[in-house]
Amino acid sequence: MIWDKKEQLSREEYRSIQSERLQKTVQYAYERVPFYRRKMQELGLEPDDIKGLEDLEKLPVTSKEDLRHNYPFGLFAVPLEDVVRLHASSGTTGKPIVVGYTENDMETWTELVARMVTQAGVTRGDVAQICFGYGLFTGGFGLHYGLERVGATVIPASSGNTEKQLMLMEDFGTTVLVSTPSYALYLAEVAERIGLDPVKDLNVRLGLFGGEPWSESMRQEIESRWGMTATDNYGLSEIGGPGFAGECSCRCGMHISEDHFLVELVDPDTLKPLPPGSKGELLVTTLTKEAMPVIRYRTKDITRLFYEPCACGRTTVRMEKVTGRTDDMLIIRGVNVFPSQIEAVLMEVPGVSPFYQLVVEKDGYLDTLEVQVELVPEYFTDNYADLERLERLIEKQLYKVLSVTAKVKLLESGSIERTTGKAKRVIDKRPKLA
Ligand code: DLL
Repeated sequence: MIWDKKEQLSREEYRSIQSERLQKTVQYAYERVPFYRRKMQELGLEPDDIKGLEDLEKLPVTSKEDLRHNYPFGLFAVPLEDVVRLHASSGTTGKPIVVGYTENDMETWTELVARMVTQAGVTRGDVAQICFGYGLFTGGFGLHYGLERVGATVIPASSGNTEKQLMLMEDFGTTVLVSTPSYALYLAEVAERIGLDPVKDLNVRLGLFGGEPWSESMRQEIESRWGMTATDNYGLSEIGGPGFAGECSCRCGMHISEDHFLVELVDPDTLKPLPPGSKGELLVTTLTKEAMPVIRYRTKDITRLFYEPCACGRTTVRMEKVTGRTDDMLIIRGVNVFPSQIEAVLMEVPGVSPFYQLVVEKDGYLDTLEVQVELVPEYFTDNYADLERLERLIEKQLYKVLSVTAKVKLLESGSIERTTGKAKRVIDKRPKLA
C-alpha cells in the first residue's frame, strides 16, 4: 500500500515542487534566521538569486558545528512560543544540538513516518512495540505518532528492561519491532537465554530498524533469528529525525520524501556534486520545516542515490544503506559519540594526561566502548583500589555527557603508542560494513 500519492509523482513534478519550495525556504530562512542571512551575505547572495534547483550550489552549506554554535535556539525561524516540541542529539562537545518543531512540523513529521512505516509493510492490524528511548532522542516519539496515524496498536515500551520487553511481546502479541538493529539481536539473545524461541514463541513478523549503521549480513542474522522481515530506515535529528528515508518491501534502497527534502550527493572534500550512482556525502535541505529549516546540511553520512523508479510503484529517489561517515562520530548502541566529548571530560580530571585511546568492540551483538587513558607519572599509583575509584568516577562523568556506558582503564604513562603524525584516537574493532 502507498500512504500518500505524493510518493508517486513524476521527476518533473518533483523538480517543480522542489524548485518552488527551495525558493520559499531560502527567502524564509534569510528573513528569519540571522545566521543564514549572514552566511548568504558573505557570499554576496540575495534570496532572489535562488530561482530554482539550478541555483542550489550557490548556497552555503550548514554543519553540525553551526548548530552547536547557535545553541540552543539560534537557528529557530519562529519564536519559542510557536515551538511545540524540542528534541536534542549529541553535538561534537559538551552541549547537544537542539531541534524544534511547530504544530505544522509535528503534523508533517507524523505523515512522513506514516509513509515510512506503510512502505515497510505496517498496517492497522499490527501491534508495534517501540523500543527506542522516549526522550530527547527523536526515535521513540518520532515513530510513535506515525505508527498511530496508520492505525497500528502502539506499545511505547521505550528502551531497556529487556526481559520485560520480551514479556510484553509475548503477552501483547507484538507483530512489529521498532529498535536499533543491534538491540533486535540482543533481544533475540536474551529470549533464547530465558527459554523463548523468537520464531516459534513470538509473533513478530516485521522489524523497523534504524539509528545506526548495519550490514546485510546483520539483516540476514536478524531475519533468521526472528523469522521476520527486517527493514532499514534512516534519519537524523537535525532534519527532524526518523521519517526522512525508509525501505519498502523491495528493500532496494530507502525512499526519500522529495516533496519535503531536497538531497544532493557530493564529494566530501570539494563539496562538488557527484554523478548518480557514485558514493559520496549526503547533503539535505528541508523544504517544509517551519521551526528550524536547514539548508544544505552536511550529514557526514556516506551513501549513494538512485533515481530509477522502484518496483513498489514509488518514484522518489532512494538512498543506499549508509556505509560510513566522513567524520569521527562513533555510534555506540545507537548513541552518537564524538571523541572530542570524551576528551573534554578527561581533561577535567586532575592527574589524567592527554594520551588516550578509545577501543570500540562488539560483545555479542552489543557495542562496547573502553576509554584507555594514561595518568601523569606523579598521579600513578600501585594502589589498585585508588585507581579503581578514579576509574568509576570518570565513568560516571562520561555517562553524564554521553548517555552511554563506557569502561575506563587507567594506564601508566607511556603505555599508549606515540605517533609522529595524527594521534590514533579510535580503534574500532567492529566488523566493517562495506
Ligand atoms: O538516529 C534518528 C533516527 C531514529 C533514525 C530512529 C532512524 C530511527 P540522530 O541521533 O541524530 O538521529 O543520529 C543520526 O545516526 O547521521 C547516521 O550517522 C546514523 N543513522 C541513523 N539511522 C541510520 C541508519 C537518529 N539506518 C545519525 N543507517 C545519522 C546508518 C544511521 N546510520
